[in-house]
Amino acid sequence: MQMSESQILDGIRSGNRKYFAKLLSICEDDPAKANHLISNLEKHTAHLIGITGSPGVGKSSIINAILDKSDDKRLGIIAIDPSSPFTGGALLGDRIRMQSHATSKNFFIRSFASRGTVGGLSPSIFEACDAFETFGVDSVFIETVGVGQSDVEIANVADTVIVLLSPDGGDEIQMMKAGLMEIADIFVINKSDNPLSKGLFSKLKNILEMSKKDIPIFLTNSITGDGIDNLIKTLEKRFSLMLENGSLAEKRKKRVVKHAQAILRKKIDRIFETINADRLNIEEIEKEAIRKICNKL
Ligand SMILES: Nc1nc2c(ncn2[C@@H]2O[C@H](COP(=O)(O)OP(=O)(O)O)[C@@H](O)[C@H]2O)c(=O)[nH]1
Ligand SMILES: [Mg+2]
Repeated sequence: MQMSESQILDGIRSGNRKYFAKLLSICEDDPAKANHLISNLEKHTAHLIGITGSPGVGKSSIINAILDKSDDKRLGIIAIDPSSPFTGGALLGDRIRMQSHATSKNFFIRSFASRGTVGGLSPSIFEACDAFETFGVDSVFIETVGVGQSDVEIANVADTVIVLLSPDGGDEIQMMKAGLMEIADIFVINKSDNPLSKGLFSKLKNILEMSKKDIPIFLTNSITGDGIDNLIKTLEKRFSLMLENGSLAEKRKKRVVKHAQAILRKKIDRIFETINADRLNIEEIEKEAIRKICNKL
């Protein structure tokens, strides 16, 4: 349906989900337009929470478990789906899994295709978080794909990064390799029903002590909800503290720079796609790219 700019703005101001859904679509299709619309709306600071960890550790399940205990909250959920290399379309798995909550009045769930963005997260994720802040949610949970660069990049988008581990695999080694250790604000060992989870807890505790990192570790069971209350409380306390001590404002300043960088990076990537390399060497390609970039800016 065709919606005018002022219809979308008025619709969002009056709390109409339909218009908010439209804004989220615009975030994905036309980030510049989305930024323009967002700049005309009032923003309410929400806690932006990234959840990262290998596929299968329980990222979607833990968000579900949190939703189960959050009837009194307005929450946004962004699932960054892996793109199919053949069609570019988003897979529907996460959307389906969270469907039991999808019709709830206070939860807003959205999948975004990662579209194989080179060198990090799609700028749309920044815009989508900003959009959620115009719609007055308390928190936004961002589930990463669980592989590669976007998982580390989530630290540029989120106020708090939860690194999720499970005792199923050799996760702790993988995590160290992938640099997830550096970005974790909170560690959660999920699948606490697995007897190996206690061993993983001690191992991680040792690693953190040796590297002098004071990062909390939680044990959860996303199926039964064990440990979830504790995690929710910790997230709330952390957000209040960040608001109070100014660290949130600091993070948000850096975030704006990263957002601008993501937008520019995407533009540059597009310019490189237009360069015909038939008759050009590397130096000429660079010159051609710089010329095109300067013309565009
Ligand atoms: N036993 C057990 N299984 C879990 C737990 N949390 C998630 N799972 C299962 O682990 C599988 C992967 O979960 P999912 O949330 O899709 O992981 P994601 O890929 O990280 O989003 C699913 O079959 C879940 O039912 C848990 O705490 N205990
Ligand atoms: Mg998932």
